Amino acid sequence: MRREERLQQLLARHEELVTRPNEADPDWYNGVFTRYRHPVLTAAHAPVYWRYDLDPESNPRLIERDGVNAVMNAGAMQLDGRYLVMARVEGVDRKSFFAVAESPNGLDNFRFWDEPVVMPETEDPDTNVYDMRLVQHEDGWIYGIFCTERKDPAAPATDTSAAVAQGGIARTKDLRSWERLPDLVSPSPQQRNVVLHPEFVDGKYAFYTRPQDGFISTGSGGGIGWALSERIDPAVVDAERIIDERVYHTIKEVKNGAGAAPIKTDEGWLHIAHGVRGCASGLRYVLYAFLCDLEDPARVIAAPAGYLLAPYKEEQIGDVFNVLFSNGLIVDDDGRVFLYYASCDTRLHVATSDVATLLDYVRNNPADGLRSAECVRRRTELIRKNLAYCGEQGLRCGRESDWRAE
Ligand code: M1P
Repeated sequence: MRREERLQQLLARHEELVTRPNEADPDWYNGVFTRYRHPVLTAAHAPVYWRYDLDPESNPRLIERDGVNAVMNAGAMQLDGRYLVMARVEGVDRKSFFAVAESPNGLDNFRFWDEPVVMPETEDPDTNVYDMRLVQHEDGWIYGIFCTERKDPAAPATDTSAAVAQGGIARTKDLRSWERLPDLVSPSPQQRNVVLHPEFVDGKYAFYTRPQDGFISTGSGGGIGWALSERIDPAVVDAERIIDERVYHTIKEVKNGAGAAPIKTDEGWLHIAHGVRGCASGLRYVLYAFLCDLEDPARVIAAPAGYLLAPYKEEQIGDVFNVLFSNGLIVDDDGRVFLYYASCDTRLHVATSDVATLLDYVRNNPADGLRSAECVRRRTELIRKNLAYCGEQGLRCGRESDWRAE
């Protein structure tokens, strides 16, 4: 194929991909949220002009010069009626950067803005930046809170992987030009999954933190922390209180972390976080929900057992298997919730629900019984109630007496 034809083909295929309609997945139902057939963003959604040098003089063979490996963990917000995600784009060189993609409906037709975000650096340059939470704070700024990663200066020369993660902070009014503030200072050696609470608490900036001793292993940290800072520039927290702990034999046994900033509802602050456990195939990341008190956002008041979303079908496969991660959600004026989540550090999906349904879920789905016997007791109670109901209604539900007699 001639170079010109190949270029036309690349552009046409990209256009076809980004304008592909997304529909609800007809195979999925659990009454809580809707899944969709296609991811909303993938590496292939990155514009052709981000990856290729289109000039025939400098790229006569039309070689991909600066490939994109993945588009994943995205912050999200509505701005002027548009659905925007702040995606983590990862080049083939493993470096992540931030880029805004916009959709008219939150479900499909996401297109990247022409250029990625130019994030200013602090005096200590970031090696890698990722997982931005977008928070519209009541102080009037839009904050981007993200992870900044640098090589560990204390590591021996033989250890080329040791790194230090901290909470990076920047602010903007339009998502295009950014002011970088100093990284969060906390008592913990490392931080990841830091999120800013959208309102002042006791006149202070409030942060959800995730203290950790090491880069991967959280050591003595690992839960979702809560910390207050007098100022945002610089943000300094003296103490972190764990408000949502790791718990043995649960979906958050190894570690957990806050997702997007919580949704303010009449019944409390609704969180969708991620929990991690270990298994034979490595770490398994799932999403779970919990509710905190409206007046005291550091007090958990409802927490259903287990996960809300876990890797499903092709979501299980990618660069880092068995991972769902979310750092972005949007709530419409009518209470519709768009949950943006990534699978396997590879691609970005959306699931939809609404505030009333999620509140029903967090309040009325059972809490973790923490023991098999307790889970059986709880489930038996449900079964007996249902069988009595089916008997009253004459509903054939597949119970033993329905099929044994046949
Ligand atoms: O690879 C899975 C996730 O690992 C990290 O999350 P956590 O700090 O909770 O372990 C993050 O690097 C995240 O970006 C990634 O998706």
